[in-house]
This record gives sequence, structure tokens and C-alpha cells, in this order.
Amino acid sequence: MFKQIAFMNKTIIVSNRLPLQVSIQEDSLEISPSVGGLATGMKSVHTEGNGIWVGWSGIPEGALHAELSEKANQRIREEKCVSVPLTNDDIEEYYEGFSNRALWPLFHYFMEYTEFEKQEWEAYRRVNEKFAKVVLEHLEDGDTVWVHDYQLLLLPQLIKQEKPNTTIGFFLHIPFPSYEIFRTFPWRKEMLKGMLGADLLGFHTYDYERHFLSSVKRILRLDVNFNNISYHDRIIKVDSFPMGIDYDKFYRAAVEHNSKPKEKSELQKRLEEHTLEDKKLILSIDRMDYTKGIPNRIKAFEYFLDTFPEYKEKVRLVMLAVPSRSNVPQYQKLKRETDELVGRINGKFATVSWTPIWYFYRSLPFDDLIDLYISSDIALITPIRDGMNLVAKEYVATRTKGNGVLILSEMAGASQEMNEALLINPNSFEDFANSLKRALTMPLKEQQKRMKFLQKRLKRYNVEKWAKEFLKSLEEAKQPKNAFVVKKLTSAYEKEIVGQFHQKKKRLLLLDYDGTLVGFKANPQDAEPDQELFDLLDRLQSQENTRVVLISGRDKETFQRWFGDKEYTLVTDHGVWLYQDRNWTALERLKNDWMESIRPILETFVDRTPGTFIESKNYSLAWHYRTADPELAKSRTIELNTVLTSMVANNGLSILKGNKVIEIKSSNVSKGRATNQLLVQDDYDFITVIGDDWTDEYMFEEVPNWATSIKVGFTKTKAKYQIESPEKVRQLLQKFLEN
Ligand code: ADQ
Repeated sequence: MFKQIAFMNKTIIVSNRLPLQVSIQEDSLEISPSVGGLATGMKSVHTEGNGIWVGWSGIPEGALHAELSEKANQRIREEKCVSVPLTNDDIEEYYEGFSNRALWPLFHYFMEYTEFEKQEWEAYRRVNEKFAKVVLEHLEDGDTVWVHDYQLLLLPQLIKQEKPNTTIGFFLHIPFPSYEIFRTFPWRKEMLKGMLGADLLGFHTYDYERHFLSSVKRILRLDVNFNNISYHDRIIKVDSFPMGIDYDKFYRAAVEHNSKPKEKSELQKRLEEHTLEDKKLILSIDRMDYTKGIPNRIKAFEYFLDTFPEYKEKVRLVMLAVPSRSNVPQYQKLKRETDELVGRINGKFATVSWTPIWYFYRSLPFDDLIDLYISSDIALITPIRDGMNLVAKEYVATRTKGNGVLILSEMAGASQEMNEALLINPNSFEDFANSLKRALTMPLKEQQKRMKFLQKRLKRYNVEKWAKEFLKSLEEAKQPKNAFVVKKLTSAYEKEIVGQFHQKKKRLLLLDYDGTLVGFKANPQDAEPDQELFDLLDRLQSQENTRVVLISGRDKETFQRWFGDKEYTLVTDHGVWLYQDRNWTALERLKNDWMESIRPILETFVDRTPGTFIESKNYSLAWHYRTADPELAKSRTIELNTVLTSMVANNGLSILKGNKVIEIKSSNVSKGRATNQLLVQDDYDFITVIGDDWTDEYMFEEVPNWATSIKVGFTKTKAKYQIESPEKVRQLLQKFLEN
């Protein structure tokens, strides 16, 4: 039974490019699976059951005539792939434009390269919608979707809004920048909301995860609990999964190359000559990208040769750069700069028998790559910023004899788990030169010891394990075991409540004000009732046998000003005052002399916490922190709580933690006590109580079992039902008026 279900549900992988290479020669078509790290890692996920991969094939729409295009799609489908049709304009604006001229530089902290073009943003949205359309066409109930990378940040939400029950995972392969960088992005809210369509968001490192959560807290002002985000009625999990490589593949290839004499390629012959010359070989491999720090590395190598001239003619830097995004101007500039630098340094140091830098600007076949890895004494991987960096890991996997030294930039995600490498700050030439010297003189024993640790870790947490761990975590995110169950007010329940309202003869509506009938404002005085609300409440009150009660923590003066000429009953100051038949009476007799000792304490917190303020009411003091920095506010609330706890107990006071507010008031006042006093005034046969705050839980507790209690928001509650927002509350109340 279980097996059958597991087989029926599939996983849909989505990435910008399909894991295929399509090449067309005249009228013939060749499709071969690509061998990249992601394709390998996802292999078992992709081939299992009826899983599919959705992405762009690499061929723009209209590039092939109809017959060949159909043939290509057919072949793509045979590989269990589905292609998303993209036009040349799409590629230019969404991929080369927005993805690679806005997101890529911004997320890698290259602000000076970042271009925010509205038209490209719109293309990005449009193409994400194209991806969503294709995914939705293939999506069935119970399927899981795993979206990859920065080209598709809006996709999770686009899928979620159409199919809320789909389990969606998202993994970002590049860094997530700190809030200070991300906040400069003009469409930051839309972007975060797009990502939050996922149930699990994965990053390479804990730092990226932390940065993301910080932006979510500050920009969307959502509640974050450890690594869980509360968003509407969902809990979204965020975690780090450092991507690995196909370790065995690299290890095996290296063993083979070391043992079997084979026909030698040009490259291998050169490498062998080099070994005979007894020079140490330093290797660097990257995509030609400004994040990889190529010019910087060349300059640092020059600094090394200047500082330690004894290494002239003794070392050689083999630098392999794979052509990449060569249509984007910054990449063309980088290429020119690299060519010039290599020329200049070689010109400066070369002798008749030695050139310090061998530079290749091309992609190499896998076998040649392995040859390079195994022939190099040192790998010099020094990006300025890099999400992970798989080259560093591949180098380690090919060191089957345990020798070799990895010099790795601290700015690569990989450095977090590769402590045994020589980690450097790539911006420090001293650090560079000293580490190179250290690597060149490192005793074999030490090299082997370090390699052993690195290899052990990489072998265990390989790319397949990475994919499995992510999916396991996604499965858990789908059914959070310990999370409470949201009791959402469905339309069926709503109908039932409205039906009852019309049947019953003595009706009581107990309504909290802030956060229930009106949304929160930065300043409480701005949350005035609007005309629509007055009309709604007036009409409810004028229904026969209906009593509307507004019950709030607000002070009597404010409510008098807003509602003094209305027929509704008012309860203010959390239950101190009652306004009934246009008359105020005190429900509790209270002292407020304690305020003079508490106020100065709150003032010191206001001074030290920008964005917070004190609201003084007749019987309570409230410290509001809605607009403060969420992290600072969190630590201040803990601090304030500790300070106050020792003071309040002896004064008969209690501390209420509300929605972004801490309130100190007399212990024998509560909305619950006030509710009780109202309930005994009449023989009600219909009661509905609605509130959003922790203090409203006292009302939910006091009403009889048969009453309807509704909590606004999806946090834990004693109420019977939960509803999304004040807008939804108003819609419900409106239904009481419709026959
Ligand atoms: P990339 O920026 O592409 O990936 P990286 O992780 O180093 O960077 O992967 C490069 C891949 O290309 C390696 O697998 C390497 O073997 C291969 N390669 C490099 N030079 C080659 C050549 N000349 N010929 C053939 N193959 C070559 C993005 C992020 C990274 C993140 C990965 C995976 O920028 O930070 O590690 O995704 O999440």
C-alpha cells in the first residue's frame, strides 16, 4: 500500500537549464545528458518513479523549424525532461539581464555592477510565470516540487498560490547577502514573498540562512522562531545543506589515471614535461566570473614572486578559466583585464626556460580536468565571493595519494566545512604569499593528515546524500510533527455560524478592537475607526436582540472620543471601565500610584531602543516596539521582563505580552473578568467572541462551550477557530447582515 502511494507521487525538479546538452548540426540533432554536479546529485531523485525535470533546453523559441523542434521536444521528453519555451527576448532580459546583471552581482556583494532595470524585472516575473505554467501542467496532487537557484526566486509562490497543498522546496546555490545589501533591492518584498511560497528553503551555509532570516524579519516583519518562519497559516522551515560532489566518481577517475598508461593528450604531455623540470605546479580552475577573483589572484601571484624571489623558475601557476556569460559587458571587461594581466606578469618574470603562468580560456573534457587535478601540488581557489565552490572539493577527491595542499578563500561557502585547508582572506596579498610559501614547504605528513580529514568528510556527505537530506527535511516540513494544528474557519463552519446568528433570539458579539477590527499601525493613535467600520458596527447593533461589545486595552478617553455617541457597549483599559447606556462605570477599583516607579524604567528602555515608545493609560503603561529592529527588540523584551518581574509581584501588578507590546497593569483586571460580568447581564443564546491578542485568550476561556470563539492570526490559541486578518473578520460580520 505504502509503496504504491510513494510511486504515484512524483518529484518535479525545476532549474533554469535542463540537465541536457542539445547540439544541432545542420538538420541533425544530438542530445546528451550533462554531467554537472547538480545533475549527478539529482540523478536518483530524477529517475525514481515518474519524476521529471522542468527547465530551458538552451534553444530559443523559433530557432528550429517546426519539424526539428518537435523532434527535439520528443527527445527531451525521453530524458524525462520538459522544456519551458523561452524567446530570445526572455533570455536577454530575464537571464542575461535581471538574473546576471541584478541578482548575481548583488547577491555576491558587487553592488557597483548591479543594475536595477524595471523592464528586466518585469521580464523576470514573466519568465517565472512561464515556468509556473509548465510546472502546473504537470503537477498532480501529492507531488513534490524542488526549485533551484536565483533565476527562479518567484516560482515557489506562483506554484503555492495555485496549488496550496503542494510540498515545495527551494535551494539557493549562491550566497544570500546580508540585510544591509539585500535591502537596497527595489523589489525586495516581492522577492522574499516569492521565496516564501516554499515549505523548506535551503542554503549552502548557516551564514546565508541567517542573512535570509534577518531580511525576512526586518523587511516583511514576520515572526521567526529559531529557523521557522510563521507566514499566514504556514510554518516555513529554513536550513543549511552544504552541497557535496560525486566523490566516488572523481576518486575512481583519479585512481584510473594514476595507474593506467593511456594515450597522452597534449595537455598531459606538457604536464609531464613540467614534472621533469621539477617545478611545483599550482592550479586554479574557475568559470570566468568576477566573483572568482581571477585578476586579484594574478596580482597576488606577482606579489608572491616579488616577495619570495627564490621561487622564480621553481613554481608555475596553471590557470584554467571556463568561458561564461560572455554576452554580459562586465564579463567581457574581465576577460580583457585577465588577458592583459597574464601578459604583463609573464612579460615581467619569464626567462628562456620558464613562463610563470600558463593560462587556458576554454572548457576542458573531464579526463583533462582529472589530469590537471592529479598533477598539481597546490590548488589555489580564491574567489572574492562564492556560494560554495565545488572545484575545491573536486581537487581534494582526486588526491588519492593524500598529498597536495588546498589554499581556499574564506569567502567561499566551502571554507566553512574545509577547515583543514589553508584558509585565506583573498584581499590580503600577504596572506596569499605566506600561505603559498607555507603550502610549498609543507611536509608530506602534514599534507596527508589534512587531506585525510577533508576526504573523509567529502566522501560521507556527497552530493547524493545532500539531495537525500534536503528531501528528508522537506518531507518533515510538510507535516510538522510538534506544530499545533491550525483550526482555520472554513466556509462550511462560517455558514453554520451565520445560520445560527439568524435563528437565535439573544445575540452577543464580543469584539476586540486593535488587530481584530482594524489592522496594526506604527502609532496606536493612527488606528482610528474608518467609516466602513462604523457602518458595519452600527448595522449590527441595530439588528433586533443584538448587543455589540467592543472590549479593548485602549483607554476610556480614546474610546469615548471614537464611540461615545454610539449604542454599542464599550469595555476599556482591559476591563476596568464599562460604557453602557451612555454611562461609564468602573468594573474594578484600582490604584495607579505604582506608575511613578515603573515609568522611569520603561523610559530607559525607550532611550536605548530606537523605534519604541511608551503609551500611558489610566491604569496601565504600555511599551510598544512594533517599529524597532526585531532582533534588538527581542533581546530588550527579555531584559525588560527580567527587570520588571522582580518589581511587579509585590505591587499586585502583572505583565502582559501583547502583539509587539509589553503592558504592565493591575493583576485583578482582565478581559476575562469583564466578560464574566457581561455574560450575567442577560440570557444570551448566541455568543461570538473575536480577538487577536494573548489577552483575548481570557475571553475565549470565559465564554460557554457552545459559544463561537475566533482568533485572528494563526498562532496557538484556545479559540475554536482561526481567521486570517481584520479584513476577514469584517467580511464575516458583514455576512451576519445578509439574509
Ligand atoms: P559555479 O559558480 O559554476 O556554481 P563551482 O561550484 O566551482 O562554481 O562549479 C564549477 C564546476 O565546473 C565544477 O564542477 C568544475 O569541475 C567545472 N569546471 C570548471 N572548470 C572547468 C573546465 N575548464 N572544464 C570543464 N569543467 C569545468 C554555482 C555557485 C557555486 C556553487 C555551485 C553549486 O556559484 O558557489 O558551488 O553553483 O551549488
